[in-house]
Amino acid sequence: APEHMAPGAVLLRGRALASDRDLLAGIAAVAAAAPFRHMHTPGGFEMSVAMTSCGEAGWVTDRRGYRYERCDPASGAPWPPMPGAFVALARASAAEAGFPDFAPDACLINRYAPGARMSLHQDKDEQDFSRPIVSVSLGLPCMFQFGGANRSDPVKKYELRHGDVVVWGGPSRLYYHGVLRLKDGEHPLTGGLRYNLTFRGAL
Ligand code: MD5
Ligand code: FE
Repeated sequence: APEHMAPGAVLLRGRALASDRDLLAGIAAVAAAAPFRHMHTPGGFEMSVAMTSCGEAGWVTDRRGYRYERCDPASGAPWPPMPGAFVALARASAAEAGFPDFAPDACLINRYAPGARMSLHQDKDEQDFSRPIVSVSLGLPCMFQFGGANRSDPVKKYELRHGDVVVWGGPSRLYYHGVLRLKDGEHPLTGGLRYNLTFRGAL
């Protein structure tokens, strides 16, 4: 049964388990064409999370700011297409959470090694916040923190595990959130890593 984490945020525990190997093969295919890289924030800090993207647009950050680009700045080529298993899971999960028409045009893939973290932020580089974000956790578990619409709102913690899917719609679409420093561990399918797929309607 879906769990409600916050207004509009639906946690589908284990929803990605049936396709986990296909999703990981998709990550490998995307990374073969658009390798994971540690980008820099506009303030000049290197991100501890390694990232790549697939779909019509990819999320990038550098000294010029945060934005979506149709081509990978590392190669100049369009981002690789979204693997079929990605699209199928994103669409089915969104529909189960009440978004039957979700058609993601961007998928950011985050790779966390032990020690990597993502500090509290909002996702607001997309054009239309009425579309949800679908996020899929694979590999090592993490402690996810999410607050509210204001940075000063109290923060709740949730463990996100291999196979969990969260659909962030409604008010939660713009809630502050982050990932605490990843702890060491070993997962049978990913070794010492956590991956997160985040499906967005960006353009
Ligand atoms: C992660 N990634 O686990 C998370 C999953 C990112 C990012 O935050 O920006 O790449 S997406 C979590 C998310 C999205 C939209 C709203 C909320 C959480 N929320 O209300 O908490 O690597
Ligand atoms: Fe985010």
